Order: sequence, then C-alpha cells, then structure tokens
Amino acid sequence: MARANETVAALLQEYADLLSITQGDAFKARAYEKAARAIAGHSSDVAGLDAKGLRDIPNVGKSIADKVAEYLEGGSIAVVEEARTAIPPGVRELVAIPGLGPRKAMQLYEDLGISSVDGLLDAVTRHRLRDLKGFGAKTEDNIRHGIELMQKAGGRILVSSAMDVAEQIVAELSAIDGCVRCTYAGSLRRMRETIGDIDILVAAEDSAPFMAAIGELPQTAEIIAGGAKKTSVRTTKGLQVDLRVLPPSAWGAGLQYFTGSKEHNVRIREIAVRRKLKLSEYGLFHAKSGEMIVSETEREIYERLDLPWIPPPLRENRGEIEAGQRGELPDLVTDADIRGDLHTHTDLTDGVSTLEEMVAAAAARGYAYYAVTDHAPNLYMQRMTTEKMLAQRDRVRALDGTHGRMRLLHGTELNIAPDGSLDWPDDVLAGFDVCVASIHSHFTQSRDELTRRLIRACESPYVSVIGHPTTRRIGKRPGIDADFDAVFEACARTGTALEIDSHPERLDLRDEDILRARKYGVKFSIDSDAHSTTHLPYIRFGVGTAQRAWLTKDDVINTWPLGRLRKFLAAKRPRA
Ligand code: DGT
Ligand code: CA
Ligand code: CA
Ligand code: ZN
Repeated sequence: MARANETVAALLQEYADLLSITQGDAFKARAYEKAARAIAGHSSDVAGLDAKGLRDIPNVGKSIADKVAEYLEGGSIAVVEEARTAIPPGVRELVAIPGLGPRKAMQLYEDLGISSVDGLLDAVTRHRLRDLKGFGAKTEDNIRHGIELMQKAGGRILVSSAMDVAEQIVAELSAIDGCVRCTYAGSLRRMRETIGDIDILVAAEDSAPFMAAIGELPQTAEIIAGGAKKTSVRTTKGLQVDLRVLPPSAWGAGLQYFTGSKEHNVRIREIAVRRKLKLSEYGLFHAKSGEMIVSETEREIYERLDLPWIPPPLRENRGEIEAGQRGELPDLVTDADIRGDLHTHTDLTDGVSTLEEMVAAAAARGYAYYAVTDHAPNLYMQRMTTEKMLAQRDRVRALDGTHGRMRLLHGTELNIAPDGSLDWPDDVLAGFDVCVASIHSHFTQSRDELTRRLIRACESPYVSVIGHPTTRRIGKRPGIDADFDAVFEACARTGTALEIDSHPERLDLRDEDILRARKYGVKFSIDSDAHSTTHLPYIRFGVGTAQRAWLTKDDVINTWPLGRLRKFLAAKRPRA
C-alpha cells in the first residue's frame, strides 16, 4: 500500500512554493521544503506516527508536525487551503517566467490583476508595466523576452542546447583547484529530448570557489539564489542552471538522487525503506541508528539494494527496476557501437557541405561505412534530376576507398507522395545501395490515408528505412496522426527499418514510439540526417533516445558490420 509520506511531502512542498510567492519569506519556505524532503525519505509511514513520532523526524518541529497531524486527521491543512485561494494558479505560472521572481509576480497580480501568462503578454504589449513601481521599459522588454523563451518549448529547451551549455560549465568547473569530480545530472544525464533546467554536480571539500565561479561565467545573466550547497543561475538564453557541491564521500548518493527521475527515485527509496534503510542525497543509512552504510558510488548504493547499476537513460520507472531485480537489464547500444550513418545530405540538394567535405568528416568519425542520401526529384524545390543523381553516383564510386577502410554507399531520401508512391520507378531504385523514404508534406491527410501511405512505402522492395516517421518538430509541429501500430507491424513484416532521426529538433521516432515499435520486432537505423559536417555528431542524441527505449546493438542496423547490413538491405529486394 502507498505510504502517506509522498502526499504529505507534496503538500508541504506546495505550501513552501506558495509562501515564497505571498510573503517572500524565504526562510519559512525553506523550512517547509526541508521538512517535505525529510518526510518523503523517512523510513516509517507518517500515517502510523503519533505527535512525538512526527516531531522526531529531522527538520520537523512542532508547528509542522501539527500540520501533518491535521492532514492525517482531516485530509487537508487549513493554511495550505487558504494560501491556495489567495493565489490563482495562473500567478504560480508567472513565477516560472525567466526574469520574473515571486515578488514581482505577486505585485503584477495585486496592482494590475494579472493572473495568467496570456494576460501578462497582453499587458506588456500595451506597455502597462513600465509605470509600475520597481518596473520600467527595460523590465518590460525582459519579461516579453522571458515569455517568448518559455513558450518556445513549453519552458523546456532542446537537449542539444542544454548539452552545449552543460559541457562548457563542466569544463570550466573541472579546471578549478579542489574539484574532485564534476558532471551534469538530471534529465540531461537521462538524455531526455527536452530539458527543464540543467543540474550540475561538483564533488569538493570547499564549495565557495565553485559557487563564485558559476556566478562569473560569461553565460550567466543573473544569480537566482546562492548558498553554500546550491546556487541557481539563469543564463543569457534564459536557461536555469542548478549547481550543487557535495562532499566527495557523498558523491554517489548525490549523483543518484539528482539524476532522477523522481519516479525512479521514489521506487528506489521505497526499496530501501522496506529494508529498514534510508536513502537520501547524502547516502544510504540504517534507518534506526542513522549509521551510514554507503554513499561514495552509485554502484554501491544499487548493489546494497540488490540491484545492478542502472544506466541513467533507463531511470524512468518504466520497468527498469523489475528488470534489474531479474538480472535482465538490456545491454544498451552506445555511441561507440555506431559503424555508419545511413541518412545524410550534401550541397547537391539542401545541404551546405560538399560531398567531399561530408565524406572526409564521416571518415574522421571512424565510420566503417557512410551513405549519401540526397533528396529525389519529387521534392521539387531541391531541383534534383536523374542526371544529377547519376553524376553524383559516379563521384561517390570514385571517392569510395579513398578514406582508409570506410566504404561509401550511394543512396537517396525518397519522398513518400500522398498516395504512398515514390519518386522513381523500380528499375532506377534498384541502382541505389540504400533508400530512405520519408513524408515531407500533406501532413493533415486523414488517419487512414496517412497509415496507408506509410504502409505502401514499406511495401516497396527498395525502401530500407522509413525516415523521420512521424515528421514532428519539437516545439513547432506535432507528429502526423497515423495508426503507427499498423505501420510498425508492416515494417516488421516487410523487413523495413524505422529511423531514429537524431536531429535534436526531430528525435523521430521518440523514445515512447520506439518502445512500442520494438515489441513488433522492428529494426531501427540511428541517423544524423546531417545537412552539414557539423551535424554528424547529432548521432549521440539519437543514441541517447535509443537507450531510453531500451535498444541493444542487435536492434540497430547501422551498428552491424557492412556484410550483415547488406544482407538486411538485400533481403526484401527481388533476387538479381
Ligand atoms: P527537468 O529539469 O524538468 O528536465 O527534469 P529533472 O529530472 O532534471 O528534474 P529537476 O531538475 O527538477 O531535479 C533533478 C533531479 O533531482 C530529479 O530528476 C530527481 C531529483 N529530485 C528533485 N526533486 C525531487 C523530489 O522532490 N523528490 C525526489 N524523489 N527527487 C527529486
Ligand atoms: Ca533538471
Ligand atoms: Ca534542477
Ligand atoms: Zn527528410
């Protein structure tokens, strides 16, 4: 049965958030926040504790214990209810806008009655803010900019942008004297497709130099909150970065905690509790004596709970804990397993790098094979012709063998027409080493039409990969509405691979789709869809997505040796 602790902790955390808006009382808010965490991590169910038992929980004094007792008796806490009615939910949304803190949000509500992001945008547009006390034309501009940033991806940013910033910060902090370890944690370490904020961890005895350094980085626009354990800053692009400095002996516990996900951590903590242990960001402890058992590495913590170390992309409470307990965690595909790229463009169509540049950059990545797949004639804007395609093939054949052992494949990215037909007749398609086929227009056809369209493409004996299958653009365009279960089934039946397009704005298929598709026994191709030499490294985000979907090397055709890949490509074609 679920414990009352999580509900109580959530209520106290909510109260802490409300307090920081209404009263700007950071101390009181912090006290509630600490109590919430202590209760969430407490070994016994608070529902079974008396007044003294509640007060014995660390960070829970008489006042908070009384409120917990009030909840356990009546199912609500009066002051929390009051605070809720005093602050419309829209105002709480305002607090999330970069550049607008709790105090200013409350002032906007009280002075102008603004209680939604839309209302605020309207007021900014009509310049109603600049005459308020403490505001001005500059603040107004900042707020407009903040709203735009927030709306771009529902307040979240693409994994690639977050990774750039995080890697720079980790490099800077790692160079500081006294840095024992430094890495990024949170959703970025789990390789989610979008990131809410960046969580950086440092292991060091003295936190001061790191807290000072993060405030002085060129990317830092403002310090949101500073302290000895945690400092939060906002970057010039409106992204929040949380830096936490841990003692080196607690590195594993902190890394485990701040990597999340929250859902995974809740389950892990329950496992600890059932063993009369207590897990926090400081370590794994005996619940009763408080004696520390392990804290230095993640592996030790998982092992002490009879679990193998669980790779971060799996930590979403999607069955990884049960699989770990059975000793059945997948051996995940890694960046190093990728032997080639099967979807790339050149300046012959809409790429910006030449064939020679792309091939040289691919060779520098150590690939064993590399496919050039420019667009085909039906995407009229690209001005492709059969003659140009054949001339490119000659250049590809001439270049093949000039970069060590890397082999070149001549391919194309076909356009799947609204009726599911493709650019060239079969005898032309047969001349390609590999054909990717993708949808590039008519996204709003009916579900039936879209489903038939994709299935017909799978049924072509020359289509080996369905490119960016849903066509979504993160934060810009939703995916098409097809019956993807039927499409996955058709891919499995026809021996057609599904692409994991690694462009950070696409990541298509996404992790949940892949999890579903793999149940049909489909194979996948993790491609960069590069339009420039600088896009080839995007593959890492496709690999991260594949890891989140539990894929192994065997599931991914471009990890295979060329011989096995060629057999896969040939299997659906008529015998020559
Ligand atoms: P994000 O930033 O929205 O992309 O997602 P995360 O997962 O990075 O979330 P964040 O930054 O709020 O917190 C980082 C990790 O810290 C999170 O994955 C798990 C841990 N954590 C934070 N707050 C809580 C909490 O209230 N309970 C538990 N169990 N874990 C938490
Ligand atoms: Ca985060
Ligand atoms: Ca965070
Ligand atoms: Zn495409």
